[in-house]
Amino acid sequence: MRVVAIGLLVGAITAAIAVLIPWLPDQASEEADWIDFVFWFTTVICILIFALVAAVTLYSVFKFRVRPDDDSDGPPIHGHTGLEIVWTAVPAILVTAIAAVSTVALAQNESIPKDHLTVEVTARQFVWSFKYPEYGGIESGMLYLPKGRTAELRLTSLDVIHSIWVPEFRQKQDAVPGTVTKVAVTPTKTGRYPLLCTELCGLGHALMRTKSVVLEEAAFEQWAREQRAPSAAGSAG
Ligand SMILES: [Cu+2]
Repeated sequence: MRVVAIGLLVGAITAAIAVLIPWLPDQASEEADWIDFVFWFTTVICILIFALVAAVTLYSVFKFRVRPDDDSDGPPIHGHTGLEIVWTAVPAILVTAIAAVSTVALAQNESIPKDHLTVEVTARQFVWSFKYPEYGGIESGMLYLPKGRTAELRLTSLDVIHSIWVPEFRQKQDAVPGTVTKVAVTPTKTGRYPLLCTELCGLGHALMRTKSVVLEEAAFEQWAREQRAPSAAGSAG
């Protein structure tokens, strides 16, 4: 019992240190909160279980090791019903809890408000392109988004499977040829963030990067107007 308590204590201290150090990239979307919560929820469980198992293992290795002069057989122990029930029930509860938390996080992050901005994302080897149907179909090589408004990214691919990821937004979604996948992002901070392909898609995969630029709503509208202006004037842009 004391070993278990020591294991859990070490685990709790380690978990606290892990949670307090800012390892993850900045959070720049509303969806990031839930994703980070699921991440830490799972990680803390892993740390506690690892510390517990390591404590019991180390204790057993030292306490029950064979003495140099001991040639006898060990005692004929076969199983321990109580212990087996515990180590079946506890993981079952933990896995169920992780599934429940993940389900809530997914449901929250997949609910898209009516007044969202639609961005059609097309991936191909090895370029991203972003189209804004509500703004006259303007296209951009960078993902411009207004702060505070949910954007629904509708993804497709022209060749192989790609996957869009902006670490600061946390959200990640595959772009699959022949179908349209969706993912929501609600930026909370203006700035420029790296946007990358996170599905190995060929020789140029590592170069399949661009930026996501989050602007204040007014600045975004102005950017969209500027993009439309050249084509309205008839220039090739
Ligand atoms: Cu790719």
